[in-house]
This record gives sequence, structure tokens and C-alpha cells, in this order.
Amino acid sequence: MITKYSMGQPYSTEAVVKDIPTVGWESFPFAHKTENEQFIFSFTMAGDDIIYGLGEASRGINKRGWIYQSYCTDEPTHLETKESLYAAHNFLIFRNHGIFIDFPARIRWDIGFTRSDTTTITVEGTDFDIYVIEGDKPIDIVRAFRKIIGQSYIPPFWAFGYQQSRWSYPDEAAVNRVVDGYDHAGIPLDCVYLDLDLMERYKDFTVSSERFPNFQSFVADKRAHGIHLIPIIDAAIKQEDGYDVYEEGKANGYFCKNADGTDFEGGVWPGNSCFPDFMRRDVREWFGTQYKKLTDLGIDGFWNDMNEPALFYSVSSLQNALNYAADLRGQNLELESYFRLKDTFYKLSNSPDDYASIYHNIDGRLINHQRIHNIYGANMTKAASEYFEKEFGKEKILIFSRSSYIGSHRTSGIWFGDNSSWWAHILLCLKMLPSANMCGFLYCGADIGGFGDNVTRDLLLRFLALGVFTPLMRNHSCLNTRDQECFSFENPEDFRDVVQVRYRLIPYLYKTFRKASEENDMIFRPLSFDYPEDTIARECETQLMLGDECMIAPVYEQNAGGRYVYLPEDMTFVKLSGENVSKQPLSKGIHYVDIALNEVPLFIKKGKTIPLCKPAMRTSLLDTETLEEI
Ligand code: MIG
Repeated sequence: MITKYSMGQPYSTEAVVKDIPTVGWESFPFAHKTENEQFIFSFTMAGDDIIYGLGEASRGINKRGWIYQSYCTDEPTHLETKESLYAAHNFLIFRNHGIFIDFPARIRWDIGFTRSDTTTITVEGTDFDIYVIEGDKPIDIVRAFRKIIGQSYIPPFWAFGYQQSRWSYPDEAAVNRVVDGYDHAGIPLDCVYLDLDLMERYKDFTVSSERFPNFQSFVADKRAHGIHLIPIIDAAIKQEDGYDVYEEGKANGYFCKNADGTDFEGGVWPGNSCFPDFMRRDVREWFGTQYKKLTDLGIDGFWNDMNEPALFYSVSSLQNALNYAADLRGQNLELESYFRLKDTFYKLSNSPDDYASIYHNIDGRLINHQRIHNIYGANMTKAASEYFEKEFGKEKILIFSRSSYIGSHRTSGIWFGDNSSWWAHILLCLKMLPSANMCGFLYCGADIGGFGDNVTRDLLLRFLALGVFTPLMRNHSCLNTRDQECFSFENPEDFRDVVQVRYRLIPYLYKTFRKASEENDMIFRPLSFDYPEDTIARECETQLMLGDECMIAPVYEQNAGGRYVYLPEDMTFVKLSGENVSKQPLSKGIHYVDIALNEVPLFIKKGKTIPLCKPAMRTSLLDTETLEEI
């Protein structure tokens, strides 16, 4: 059963696609109050209550014991103490209740942080809808919720292939080196990503004629070789006379405003930039059409970045900071004023004051950005996906976004942003998967190997062995980090063994994915969903159930030759490596299993089988008809 409660005049986020009548607040099942323009509600948790949800967020599958904030943030360091990442996925499950707060501004979720037995949720505004979904089991609650938010995005089939990215492959030669490197090592590959260096001075939808002089034929050439090139699109538009996107946006009043109605100016990669007002349908249509510049050149996939939106500084606060610094010139700074000076610059990025100075023109009214902050990026990606669907139909163009809100799951995927080459981030990815699935995000994954910092060979191999199962399987790495392509390390045949397993599993993974999309189901479930009475399963956050057939349990520690795994029932332990398959029946309970660096572990339930095809160098070369059951 789903009940909708409404307060004030909610902004229409389009997260929910089913009409649900609202009822009075008397029946709202949680203690609540409205105070200082905030709506606050709370519930008491028993010692063993598990709280699920929040999609892309830090910490565990069980969200207890921390405070989270829905406030889309360009967060480059995913420490466990971070309260916000790039997305706002306002869905929680508590016992037999699912709670979805449809509200595009800040929400605080204090889940046993202030008091270990209490969850207190603070909605920072008084215009919102809350949906309460009742169900016997968490999976029933998820399915009922997913039904009202609509079917999840399905990307093109080739998007299930292995993908290589880096910030940045600066020119055609660099891209060729990647493709050749993979081909030479016999490691399958379907996509290569183009980051900021594709563009001419960070101008969206442009191609540097110096570094990619024959882009159209280059794209065609790669396509003929089975490789898709995937360019990045940033949210902000460079202010530059003569740059058509900027000129058109300015002339038509398509950019976000200051309070006085002039265009808001902020610094991002291109320097001073304007921010398209994605809240407006006409602006979305205009921005969506810009992608044509690249689809006309043969491009069929994109990733939308920096759309929280990331803001290095606003032009006005940078000026204020510079003036402040100029005033201090020549003075002997006391420590306090020195730190104030330092903070003045340090706090320029993603400053709440700057966000509060941005306005959107919605139906002729200026609406402050802070009121809709969490759906800005979602609307950028909606601009792109609406255009793709209209122009090319469904399942033709790959599109995924960094920032997202529930509802984005219908038209795009997401990636989990700037993680690091840390062992802990294998598990962070694993934990985000079921939470993202609960909120409808099926096409997702983390930067394999980690984005920030230097990866090691063993970390990359272990990360890949989890990535083999994530719908988006992309290795991506930051500027100034060591080479992270599989062929850059010694014994590349180990990498081939692992990536080939992905290709062997694609028929199974693709079918599981489609079914989850069509039936509003999860691909990855916490063990506690399937074995609610089993204490060890309830607490397990290093393994996941996958589909109806199996369980995954990646190795996540350095120098480990295997791991402890908990089997909640008898299963077959399968090790996949290249074309090799080894099987061993294991009984319910805890086992230590050996797993070499070139092996992918998988646990298949009794009476179930999984189809494997032969590996191939591209998804387009897979024979998905000839299958071997294991
Ligand atoms: O501020 O485009 O998360 O994947 O490589 C950094 C450069 C901007 C952040 C993205 C990352 C991408 C990077 N971008």
C-alpha cells in the first residue's frame, strides 16, 4: 500500500509517474513537527533494525550510525565521514515502511548519529510530498516503490562491454595506443572515453581540431573496429564571444540568473562560465539538440559531468576574495587573519552562499537555486536523454550522469564519481550497488581501479573481479595518476582472464538486467533481503545476492590469496578465469576460499545454473546463442 502526504506547494520533480491521491497528515505513521520552515520527523529503532536506502551514499548497506545529507556535491574524496555525494536519492526502508521524500532541496538524515536508537529526518522546507510504502518484506517495498517511479533505463547492448577511460586521452594517438594495447594483450574492450581534452578549451560540444583533426573519420574508423568513443559533457558553458552555444544561450536568456536578472557567472574548467537553466523545458530542448553536433559525427554515448553543479568559484566571490587579499597586502598577518585569508579562498568552491545567489526562471518567476538544487543535474541529463529518445528511440544511446535524483533512473545511468585507488573502495562500490538498485538505478558502477591516487596491479585485478558484475564496467583514472590500463602492468594475461569472464557472462548479466528493469526488481540484493532470519547474513556487507541464481563475494584486501565467505545455504563455489571453470560444492556456513588474482569467484545456488558464452574481443563478436550452463 502506498500513501502520499503533501505539504505546501511541492515543486514538480517528476520523480513519480503514477497518480496517487494525497491523504491527511493524521495518518502519517511517524512523530512529526514543523518548525522554523523545516519539517522534522523521527522514529525509534530497535537494536537489530536495519535501515536501507539513500542510493549513492557513503558507508554501509545498513545506513545506521551516521548522518547523511541529500545535497548534490562535487565531492572529490570519498571518505566515510562525508555526508553528501553527487546524488539525492531520498528513499529509506525501515521495517515494513518505505519512505520517499520528494523534495529537491536539502534533507538531513540522522540515522542513529545523535542518538543511536533514533532516526530523525529534517526536510529543509515546507513544500514537499512524502510517500509511505507499506510491505511485508523489503523487496516488496522496493518493487512497489519502483512501480511508482517507473521503469529503469536500459542502455545499448554494447554498453555491457568493458570500457576504458582516463582523464585524459589527449589526442587520436593516445586513443589508438589504448585500443592497440588492449588488442595486443588480447583483452576485450568496447569503449574508450574522451575526457576534457577532446574539447577546444573546455567548450562543450566542440572538438579540438589540433588534437582530433579528423574526428568524424576517426570515430568511424574506431566504430569499424568495434570501439565506441564516449565524450564527456560538462554542465557549464564557457563565456566566449563567438562560441555559438554561449551566444545562443545568452541571446535567448537561457542561463541561470543573479537576483538582478543578469546572467550568473561562475568558474569551472573553461574559466568564467554560464549555467544553462535546465529547469526550463525550452532550455532542455535547446541543450539536448546540442548533442546532435556529436551524434552527427558518429558518437553514440555520453557522460554528463559537473552537474551538481560543481562551482569552483562565482565570479563575484572570487573578486571579493581578491579584494580582501589586496587589502591585506603589506600587513603583518596574525595567525587568525592568515587563516581567514586562506579560508576565504579555500571556501570559494561549491559555496552555499554562491548557490543561494543563483536563480532559475520557472514559468516567469525567479526561483532560488537552493530550492531545487538536487534536481539541477538530473535535468541536465534529462535534456540529453529526451533528445536521444526523440531522435534515435530507446536503447540506442549510452548516457549516464554524475549527479542524479530519483526519476533520472528512467532515462540514464549513473557512475559513482571520484572514488580513489583504495582497497576500501572496492567495498564502497559493492555497498552502493543494492542501495542504488532500490532507487531504480540499475545501469551504474564505480570507477574501476579507483579514480584518484595510484592504483596497484593487485588492486586493479581485485576491483575488476567485482566490476565483472556491475552493469557499467569502466576503468577510469585521474590526471597525474599512473597508467591504469590493464595492459600497462606485468602479465597482462591475468587481466585478460578476468575481463574475458565479463564477456562470457554478458548473456546472463544482460538478461538479468533487462528482467530487473522490466519487473522493477533489483539486480543486487543485500543477503539480509533473502535470509532475514539468518544473523550472519543480516550483518553481511561484503557479499551480495545477484539475480535469482547466485551470490558474489569479491576479494577486497591487499596481499590476500582469498577470503572468508559466508554461505547462507549450500552453494557451488565457481572460479572463472578466461575459459576455465572450476567448481566445488560447499555447504552452508563459513569457508575460507582461495582466489588467485586472475580468478573471479561466484557462488551458485542449488538447483540453479548460469549460462556462459565464449569470450570475444567485442560485444558485437559474441555468440550469445551458443551457451554452456554451469
Ligand atoms: O573536476 O573531467 O568525476 O570522472 O575525469 C574534475 C575531468 C572533473 C570529474 C569527474 C571525472 C572526470 C573529471 N571531472
